[in-house]
Amino acid sequence: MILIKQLNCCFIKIYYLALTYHNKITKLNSMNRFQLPDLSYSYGALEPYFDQETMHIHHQRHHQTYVDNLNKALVDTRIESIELDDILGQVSQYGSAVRNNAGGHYNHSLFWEILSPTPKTIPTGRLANEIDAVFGSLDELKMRIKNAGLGQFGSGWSWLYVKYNGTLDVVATSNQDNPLMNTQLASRGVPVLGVDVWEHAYYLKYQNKRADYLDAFWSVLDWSVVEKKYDRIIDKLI
Ligand code: MN3
Repeated sequence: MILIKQLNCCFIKIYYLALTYHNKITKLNSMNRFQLPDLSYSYGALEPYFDQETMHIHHQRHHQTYVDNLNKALVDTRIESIELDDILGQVSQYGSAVRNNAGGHYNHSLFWEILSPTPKTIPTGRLANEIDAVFGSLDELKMRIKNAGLGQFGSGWSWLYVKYNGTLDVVATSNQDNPLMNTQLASRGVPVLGVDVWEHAYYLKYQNKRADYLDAFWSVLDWSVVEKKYDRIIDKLI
């Protein structure tokens, strides 16, 4: 009898230890589920258009905070095993911590990716044809993106995105929202280009002159990355 009791006790101890270990590992993995992506250029590489200090703070502090808070929010809400695109596609199910930080992580990752110190400054191929067909010209599209960014009251983003019917459109969103979110009822699709119009993206260099920052953006935007994103989306739709 005593032996059985001791055995039972031993099994319970082993089970408890295993469970604690499993929970620790799960928690550790989910705490690091999303990570800050490296930039493919140095913080000073986009000078004089985007200054080194802004790029450094924007990437290392602002984006890192979105990543940290997203990982924390996913643990808190027990939805850690889901892909970022899927979170955004059903974001209305979650609270504001997931919405703001999943959006913040996605939006900034895309933003860094489309910037380059040696950009392709004019689009070609299918994307260029579609820009001409929808907006009339590249200059007209640039004007639309700039005006959307200027018209966004407070913080947000200006986007070029592909609607689910395959056509291009421009829209501004507030905070860290984006066209992938199912809360974007009239403007849902997949972003190919996004410009951050939060003050933290430009205030050190441009102060209140958001228009000047939006003009400078075109000098560091790499259209070759946007083309690749566009082609991938269109190939999937066909
Ligand atoms: Mn930002």
